[in-house]
Amino acid sequence: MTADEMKKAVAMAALDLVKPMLAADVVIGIGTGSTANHFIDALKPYANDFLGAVASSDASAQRLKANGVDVLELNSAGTLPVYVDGADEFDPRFNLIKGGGAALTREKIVAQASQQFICIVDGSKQVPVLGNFPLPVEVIPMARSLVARELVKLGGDPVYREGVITDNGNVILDVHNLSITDPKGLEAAINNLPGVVCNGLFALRGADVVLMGTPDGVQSLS
Ligand code: ABF
Repeated sequence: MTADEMKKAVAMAALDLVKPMLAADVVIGIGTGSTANHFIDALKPYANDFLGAVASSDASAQRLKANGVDVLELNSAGTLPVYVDGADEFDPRFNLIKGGGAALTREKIVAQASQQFICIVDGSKQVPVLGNFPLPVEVIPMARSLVARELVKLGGDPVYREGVITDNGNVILDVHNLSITDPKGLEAAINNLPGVVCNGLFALRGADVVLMGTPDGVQSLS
């Protein structure tokens, strides 16, 4: 199985979990990235079986609409029963690093608004300790250098992601060389830096279920 086939397999496994939740008044949360895209495509035959979706990015919103799924604002949707999204890394406690696609802030908002977070990944995302994947931090542009200096004090090596502006008009610093043994503590510490909008650690609200694609099939971890 190629990595893409594994991503497609986990998207289909997520659909199996979500299908029983679909109803005329139900709105679901949907993330961003190539694995989430497979999930969006898999939803197409069911587009009329639920009210719609809240998307974590403009790109996902466009893809949902192209597949016939109505896209709603979170403010009018209330609490969502489920959020389906990928990740860049996950650890044994289902803490995540996300934001490789620069959509971390909206992803974190939609995850927080959801009763269940189903994370869909291929096996390459599984790690014992988070941090090999550089941790994305979304920053108000004027605070970029200030926040970078503070991230160095926290032990990381921040690198400005050149040419990227988030859907919220901000910039991204990718923090290299972190070994994240206290994900919740680091998430809170980075959140406390003035100028930080959001960071890609999803530990305070991690995943509830991880569906992991392997060459032998999909493993459901919970
Ligand atoms: C989103 O997409 C992000 O949080 C994460 O950066 C990325 C994972 O991408 P892919 O599914 O393409 O590996 O979930």
